[in-house]
Parts: sequence; C-alpha cells; structure tokens
Amino acid sequence: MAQYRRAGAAVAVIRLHNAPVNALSSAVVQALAQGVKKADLDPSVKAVVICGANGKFSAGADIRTFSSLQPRDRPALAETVSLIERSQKPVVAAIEGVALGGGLEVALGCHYRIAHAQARVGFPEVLLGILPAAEGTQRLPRLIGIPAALDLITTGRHVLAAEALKLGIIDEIVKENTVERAIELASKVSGQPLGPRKISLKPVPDLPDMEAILSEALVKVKRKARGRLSPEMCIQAIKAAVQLPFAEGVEKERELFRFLLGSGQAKAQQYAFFAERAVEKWTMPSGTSWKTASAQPIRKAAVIGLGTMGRGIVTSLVKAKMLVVALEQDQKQLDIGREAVTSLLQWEASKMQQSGQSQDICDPARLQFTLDFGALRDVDLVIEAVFEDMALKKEIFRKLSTICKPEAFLCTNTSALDIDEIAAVTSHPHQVIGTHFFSPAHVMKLLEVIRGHHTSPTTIATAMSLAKTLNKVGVLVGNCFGFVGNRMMAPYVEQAIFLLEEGCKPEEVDQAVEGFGFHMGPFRMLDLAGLDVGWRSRKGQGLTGPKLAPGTPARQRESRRYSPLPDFLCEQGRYGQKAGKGWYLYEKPGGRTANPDPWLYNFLSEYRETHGIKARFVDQEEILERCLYALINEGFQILADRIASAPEDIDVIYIYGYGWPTHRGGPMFHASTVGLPHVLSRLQKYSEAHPDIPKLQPSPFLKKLVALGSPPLREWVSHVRQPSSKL
Ligand code: 3H9
Repeated sequence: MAQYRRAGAAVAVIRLHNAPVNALSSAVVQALAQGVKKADLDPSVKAVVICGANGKFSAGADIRTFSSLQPRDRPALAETVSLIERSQKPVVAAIEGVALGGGLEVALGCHYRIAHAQARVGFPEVLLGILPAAEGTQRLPRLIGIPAALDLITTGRHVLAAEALKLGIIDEIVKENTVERAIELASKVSGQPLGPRKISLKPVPDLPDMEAILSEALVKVKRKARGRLSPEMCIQAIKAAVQLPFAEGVEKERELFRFLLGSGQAKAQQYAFFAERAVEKWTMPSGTSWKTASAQPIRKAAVIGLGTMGRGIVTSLVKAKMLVVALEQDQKQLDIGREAVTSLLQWEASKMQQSGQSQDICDPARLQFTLDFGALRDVDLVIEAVFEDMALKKEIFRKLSTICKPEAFLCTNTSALDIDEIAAVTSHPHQVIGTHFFSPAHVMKLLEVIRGHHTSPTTIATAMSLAKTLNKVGVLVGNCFGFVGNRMMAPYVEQAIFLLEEGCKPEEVDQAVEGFGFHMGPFRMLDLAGLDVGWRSRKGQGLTGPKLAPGTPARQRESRRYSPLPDFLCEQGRYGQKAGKGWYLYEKPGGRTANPDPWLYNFLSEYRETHGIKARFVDQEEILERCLYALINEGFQILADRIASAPEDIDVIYIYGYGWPTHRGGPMFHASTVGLPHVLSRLQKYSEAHPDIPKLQPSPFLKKLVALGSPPLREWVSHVRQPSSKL
C-alpha cells in the first residue's frame, strides 16, 4: 500500500502502491503516515522522498469509498498532509504520471516537488461535486496566488508539468529518472531550514483588488455552473484562505466539504465519473464483450464529406496523429473543406501552444485532400460523413466495398439511419458500423457507436478503441431509428412543441429546462441545429409534405397527436439561427442572440384560434415533467428493447452528447433519485390528460420495476426480459 525503503545511507523513499492509479484509500493513507513517522523517528534518515508505483504519483482520494466517509471526522488524508509538512526532515515529492486531487495535496504537504515533463497535476474535485478537502484550498492559493488557484480549483483542469512549473506548483522538471533526481535533491537539502518551504506558513500573496477578483470569479462560476454547487463552494473556501488564518481556513474547507459530500450533486457527479468508465466495458446482447474482442490498429483513415461534421472528424483524426485522407465530391467543396479544416487545425495548435503542449500533433502534413476514391485503397478505416440521405449513403458504401481493402472498417456517421440497410449493400457487412459524432465533432466528447445485426466484435472493439484514441467517450448501442440519443430526444422535443400549442412561449419552456441545468432549452437547441433537419426527416417519413395522404387532419397522424407548428415555420423559411429566425428572432442570419419574437406570439395565437385550442397557464413543474419524463420513459423502453445495455450508457450519452447537467447524473440516474414510483405516477397523470400522446404512456419496463419495489439502478438490467432462444 505504501512501500518504505532506504535509498543510500540517508534517504527514505515511500512509494504509494495501489493499482491502477494509486488512489489514496484509507490503507494507503495509513501506510503513508506510518512511513513518514518512521522516517522522522529514525535518526539515520536525513530526508524523505514520496513517489508512486507504476509511473503514477496518485490520482487522489479513493472515490469509491466516499459513500462510506463519515463527514464529521477530520479526513485522515488531511492529517497526513499536515504530518508530512510538520516533518523535521525535508520531504520531496517525485511526481510522475498524475498528481491529482488528494495526490496533489500530498505533494503540497511536501517541502519540494519535482515532476516528470509528461506529468499532470490538478484539483479535479470540483468535477466530482466536492472540493479539495485535504487542505488543498488553503495551500494552493498560498503557493500560486489567488487568480491561478481560482482557475485551477474551480475548473478542475489538469496542467502539464511545464505550466505547473510556470505557476510555481512544482520546483523542477526532469525528462527522466524523476525518483533518482528527487533522491539527489533530498540529500542536497537535508539540514537546510524547512520553515520557508512549509506552504501553510506562507501568507496568501496580496493583491490590491482581491475583493473584486473574488466577486468576479463568483459571478463567472455562477453563470457557468447552471445550478452546480461545488464551483461556488470552492470559491468560498479560497476566500477563507484570503480572510482567515490557515487553521481556520482549514475548518471552513472542512465545513464546505461536509456540506457538498452530503449533497445529491456529489453523488450524481461521482456516479457520472464511474459511468463514463463503465461504458468502455461494452457487452453485446449475445454476451460477447470487450474482454474477448480485440481492436485492430488504425494508422490511416479516410473521411468522406467535408461538411460541418466531416471537418470536425478530420480534425479529430489528425490530432490523434493518424494519416488522414479527406474526400469530397467536387473541387469547390474540397477547397472550402480544406480551408475550414486548416483553420480548425491552426486554432487547435494555438490552444495547445497556450497550455504548453506540443503542437506538432496538428501537423497538416498528415492530411491528404482528394476527389479520387482510388486514394482510399490502403486506408484501414473509412468514416462516411455525407448528408443524411439513405440512397446517397448506400451508393458510397457500394463503392467503398469494391475499392477499399477487404479488411478495412467502414463507418457511417449517421444520427438515425438504419445501419443494417447500409451494411447490406457491401460485401463485408460485419465490418460496417455506425459512428454517430456530435457537432462540433472535434470538440464534443461523445461517440455513439452503433452495432448492426452483422457487425463483428472486432469491428466494435476497433470503433470503441477509435473513440478512446480521439479522446472521446464511446458508447455502444443497438440499431434502431435515432439509436439512443435521438430516439429519446424525439419525445422530449415533441412535448416542448405540444406545450407551445397549449399556451407556453418558447422562452418559458427553455427557461424551465435551463433552470434544471441544461445548457440550452429545446427551442434554442432546435434553432441552433436548424429546423430544416427535422422537417426533411418528417417529409421522408410522410408526416408532412407531398407524401402526406390528402385529407389527413392537421394535428393528427394515425390517431396520434401531431403538431404541424415546426413544419409551418419551415414553410416560412424560419430554419433557425442560420436564417436569423426560427422559434426566436436573431440579430442577423447566423446571429447567436435569441430574442423573443412578437411575430411568433401572433402566429401561435392565430394557430390556437384556427384549431380551437384554449391557451392555458402551464407551470414550470408541468413543463419540466412532461419534457423530461417523456425522455426518461423512452429510456426505459430503450433498456427493455436492449438498445442500450445499461442505464449508465444512456446517462453518459445524455451528459456528453446532449448537455444533461452532470450534477443531475443523467436521465436514468435522475429517475432513480426522484423515485420510479414518482416518475410513473406523473406519466400516468399526463397520459390520462393526453391519451392521444403515446410517448406519455408509461413504459411497461418502468411499471415492472415499480412493481418489483423499485430496485437500485445497477440492478435494472437484470430485470430486462432475455431474448428468446430463436433470436
Ligand atoms: C480527492 O482527492 C478528494 C480529496 O481532495 C480530499 C479527500 C478527503 N479513486 O480513468 P481511468 C479508477 S477526490 C478510485 O480509466 P486513465 C477508475 O475508476 C479524487 N478509483 O484511467 C478506473 O477503474 P476501472 C480526485 C479511481 O488512465 C481506473 O482507476 N481525483 C480513481 O484514462 C483507471 O482509470 C480525481 O478526480 C480514484 N481517485 O485516467 C482523478 N481514479 O479500471 C480521477 C481513477 O475499474 N481520475 N480510478 O474502471 C482520473 O481523472 C483518471 O482516472 C486518471 C487516469 C487521469 C487518473
């Protein structure tokens, strides 16, 4: 747990040992404290080095044990950090890999810090709904000053050794032999006075406008936090470092930590942390899983189509150091695409330069632009990212099937279309898979990976590994219209539009949803995505447009309620932001400020009058419940249909692809928190009031779980009906 050894005559080395990331479990903390005490008591030891096993210092406190933490106790980790600082002998932290959270707090208790050039440090606690609670909020501001401490503690970002050195977090960077160099330093400084090296004894560097800096930081985090408590509490703890002596600041830190730890938000964010890791361990309904399937290496990839999605995908691939062929259908589109990708790569390179990272990963020399399908002969993987048009996609896959080498993987970037139909036109359907990127594809972390009926385990493993290489979170899902993300989005958007018919304004619906913590409500989101996208899809499905049977009632499709409102908007050219008007009015086409539109109010009144709808007041609770519970209800159906293999899959998709607030843990976690009986009873109430909206009728699986006594979320899938042996 923490190995103690002697290096040379006078240096004791304590190595933290808890695979895979040396998390500071209570056993590790105890062993660390014992090591420090032992070194202190041994007169032959003149200095101490603390390091971590397997090239990692420590990823901090053991998050798995938080639920059993007794909030009233002083964290043992904080005691140990103080113990290290109080040591009579110099203690040097040798940081390799990561020193995060409690790991960095241990390092800040040390008198010197040496880091490997590739090491990363940071306080990511805020992302887990808590704050650094082993005196980190009190030491870091004393070491690097308030503005930098505010930045690191409230964002949770990791910083590379070069930036850490600049900030003053570490004293020295080494390219190799970090521990050996730490031992040398420890020997050199033994006997020197330790007072100036004890961070808790330092004053917080004073600034004339300290109050203003703290207030501005508070305004900034409140604006961004959308209801998350931890960033604000981090600022309060840092403020305590400014205003109070160290010991009292530590008390304040502890009080805030206790509050956060007991909050539902910390539980939700920690659930999300583990859910993100759980989705990597994919399983197919057949039982085949990540354990047995192995990914093939991808050295060279191709992207077909350089529209918004294609450009982002190319940028991601280049950043991942792959050789990339980018293909377009005509010279004009190719030139536009090339220019756009080049500027995206330049932008990425400048961001990397600012954070001290090597920019050579944005090297455009790895990228070839072409109009010639022949250039795809030797690629290992192709990502088709053309328009959502089945006929076009099939034509491309037919071509790919004859041109690409037989072992090449063929991916389609689609948000809804049938993977099996596309795979059927190729001679290698087991190598065809859906890869649904989210826009902008070089930024958004989610990759929905869709297995078709014939997709092989190797193809799945390769697509999931590609996600990781691109620094994305891949979630494996089954093939159905809209997969998981968009299938759940449809009833949510449908409710939002029905609410307009019933009397709401777009901004009322958006405010309710944004108040819950979403970055954007449904109408701002629709305007951003473009209303024409859904219109085209509805026309394709025959819900509107020329394929609609004459005499179909305006607000009904096959006895279900239907709202033609978005179709009417599109008929008027109101396609959203790009047109300067949609559900809102914008300052210009492409403008970003959504203003309420009096034209729309009139339009809605006339519409209601035409259809004999009496507008009513709808309260926030109904808005939220109808939108969110319709979405969650679909999630239960998706689990029952085995399209998602666990609730965590759905939650990760919603957090990373659709802006679901992390502090609410994802839609399925949220349902488990508010209680399944509550969700069921509200859906029953709304479906009774709106019997013509099938998506409000509670999913049989939700009913089953309630009848079983609402088991905990991790047990839900064990209650999904197994497929019959014929399947
Ligand atoms: C804290 O320190 C609070 C203190 O201030 C005060 C306390 C009083 N604990 O991500 P990976 C597991 S809060 C337990 O796939 P990578 C992880 O679940 C802590 N387990 O690897 C996974 O398990 P499995 C603040 C942890 O190389 C395995 O390790 N620290 C912890 O892509 C591998 O993880 C953080 O927030 C942990 N602390 O990334 C850092 N960390 O194999 C959180 C990881 O069963 N960790 N695991 O699925 C990370 O950011 C990444 O794991 C890290 C490695 C960058 C370290």
